[in-house]
Amino acid sequence: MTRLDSGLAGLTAAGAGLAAGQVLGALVAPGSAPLVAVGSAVIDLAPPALKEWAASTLGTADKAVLVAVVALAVGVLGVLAGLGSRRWRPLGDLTAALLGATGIAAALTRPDAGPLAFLPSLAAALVAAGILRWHHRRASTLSHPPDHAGPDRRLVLTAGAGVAAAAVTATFSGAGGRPPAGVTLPSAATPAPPLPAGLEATVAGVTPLRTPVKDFYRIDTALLVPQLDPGAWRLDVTGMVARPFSLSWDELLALPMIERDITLTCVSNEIGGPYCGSTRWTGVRVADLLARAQPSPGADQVLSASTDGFTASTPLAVLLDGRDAMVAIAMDGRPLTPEHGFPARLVTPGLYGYVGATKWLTRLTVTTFAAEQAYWTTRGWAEQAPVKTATRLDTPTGRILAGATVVAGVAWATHRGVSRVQVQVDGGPWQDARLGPDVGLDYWRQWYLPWNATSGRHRLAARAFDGSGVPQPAAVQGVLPDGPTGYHVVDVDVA
Ligand SMILES: Nc1nc2c(c(=O)[nH]1)N[C@H]1C(S)=C(S)[C@@H](COP(=O)(O)O)O[C@H]1N2
Ligand SMILES: [Mo]
Repeated sequence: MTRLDSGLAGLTAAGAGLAAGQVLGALVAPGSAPLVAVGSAVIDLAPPALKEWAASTLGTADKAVLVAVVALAVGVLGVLAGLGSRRWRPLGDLTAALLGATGIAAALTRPDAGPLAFLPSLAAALVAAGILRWHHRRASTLSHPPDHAGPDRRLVLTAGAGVAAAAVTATFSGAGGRPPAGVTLPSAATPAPPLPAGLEATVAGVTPLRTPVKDFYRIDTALLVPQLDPGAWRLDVTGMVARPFSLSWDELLALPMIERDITLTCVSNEIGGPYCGSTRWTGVRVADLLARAQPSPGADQVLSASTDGFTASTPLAVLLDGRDAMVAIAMDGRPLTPEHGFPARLVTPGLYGYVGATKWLTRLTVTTFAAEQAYWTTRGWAEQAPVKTATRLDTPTGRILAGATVVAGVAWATHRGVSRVQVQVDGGPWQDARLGPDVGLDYWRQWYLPWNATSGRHRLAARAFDGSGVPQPAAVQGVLPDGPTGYHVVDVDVA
């Protein structure tokens, strides 16, 4: 057998092992499939700066890239084990054991790990080790094999790669963007007024006033979107409270619902970036739930927890200051999609998502900042994270033709409102843009300014003032722990 044969045998062993693990994972517990468990552990262990980099350069593809990198690493180790075990037979078993142990450790330490979480990686290691052993046994019985001995090498490899790819795809192609069928929602006790017509009807290229759910940004640490059964779901309200309680899905739906238009944004949104969306949310006011539980004196935080181990720490005072923080069950009039937290999530107007928007919510614990930290605050992000004033210049960008055009975009200063937006052309005077409809303090504001574009390159800048007239700062501040802020500056080439 050639070195090539042994390398390929190692690769096939790794691929088949992974495939076996992924398939078994899909059957037993999706979160414990080797690539899911190890990928999730990498997400949790990665330094925040690396996550920031991944989110900004790879965007929402970061998870696919992560899975591909882990799979590639396993493949490379497989090839090395295949080659090395020619000299030293135990290397195959040893590599499989080490990789298997890594997978098992990752699976068992997941917050939602079940009792069978060890199985997929164990199976993966046994399959991989078995294939490599079989290869070597065959190699020693056929010391001078004719070329046609055994199945064609390319065929085996192609089949192996195909099975592995299919298994991985099957694991990660979740339920898609639709809410689960058969969920009906009650109507809100206090409905929101109809949304006014947005500027998008008249200003081409401006962000629509309401973000369609399918276009709503998604940011989370979940490699696999949790698929929760509302029948088994519960929300526990506990901690430093006089009367802890727990609600089933039906009990939650029976409570009075509010409906509010709220802009949600991510602290990791770069200036001008896409991680901001606005929609109509339906849910139960957190203040109502807290009133029923009766927080004890001294409590200053509500720690919200998701099934996947994510937590957010929201200041208790913010939840009780009269704003419409809610346990949301619907976006844009329909049940939440799995990606956006079905069956229920937190939405806190005025705070970045990482401190007030826990998806797949199952627990609200009243506690103190001294006692409990949350997923991102243990990683260096600020405990107090009100949304900064931001503008996005949507249009024009790139190359345009000379003549009359419109500069337009959106601005947000969630829970403070936007009172004014200004545009600057080539460092000239700041000009007031016209504002689109006012949907309240918690919602973004569209804006536009007619512009007569002359040929050449032009630099456009946009800035906003919040509801109390405070201007958005010009400078880009450090990404950790506060998030970036600053004017959105865009260069356009006018022909
Ligand atoms: N369970 C869970 N909830 C989460 C997160 C997460 O990683 N896990 N990310 C938060 C962050 S950082 C943001 S910005 C919002 C984004 O919500 P969306 O994906 O529905 O837009 O969800 C928040 N809720
Ligand atoms: Mo975020």
